[in-house]
Amino acid sequence: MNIIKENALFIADSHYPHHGEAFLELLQKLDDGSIQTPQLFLMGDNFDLLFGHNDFIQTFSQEAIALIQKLSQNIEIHYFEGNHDFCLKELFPDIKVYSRAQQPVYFDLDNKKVALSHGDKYETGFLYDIYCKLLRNKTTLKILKPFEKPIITHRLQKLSHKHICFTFDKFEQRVEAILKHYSDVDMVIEGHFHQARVIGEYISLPSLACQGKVGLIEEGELVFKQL
Ligand SMILES: [Mn+2]
Repeated sequence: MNIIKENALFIADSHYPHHGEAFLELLQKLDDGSIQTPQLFLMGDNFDLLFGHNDFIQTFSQEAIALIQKLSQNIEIHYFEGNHDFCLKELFPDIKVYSRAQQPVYFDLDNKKVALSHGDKYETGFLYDIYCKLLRNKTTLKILKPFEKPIITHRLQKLSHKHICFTFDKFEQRVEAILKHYSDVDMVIEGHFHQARVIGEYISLPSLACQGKVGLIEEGELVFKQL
């Protein structure tokens, strides 16, 4: 099984570039060595809007994309695609990229079996499922290509004004429903909800955009940290 290493770093839901520069700054620190990690987990939605098969959309986040590509030459990186960033395999050839369909992925953390995913896999509804499959389809993205500039510009405009930080109502119930999909794991780690909470064996990662924190493995345990 894959092993989660000591000092591994988990970055989730930065929603770059619309919701702060923290993601870019963190990548720069990893690049200049002021922050060091042997293993980087990008847990999805670190980009507010990014997908493959499309050059136009990459122009908005070029610096961060280039840094991740560079870092992937020296650091083991795992990229869990989110609902805002997907079809990224061709963009990051030296990164382990997991599509929504491939998630959850199982890792070993200090002899515990951990399921990792962005967090939009279960309990999201039938229509969301169809929408996800359509939107992540190469043909769909190709068909939309002639309209890409107005569609993407409009989408980015809307996303930049979206409020993304709030406390999830009845989150415990949501977690309980998600955990029903798992029977043989010791821990589930997800982003997506921006809650920065630990509920039993479920860890909702902090959003770098909302709490300004990341997950860090210290002595075999995941802790939330501001870097
Ligand atoms: Mn998400």
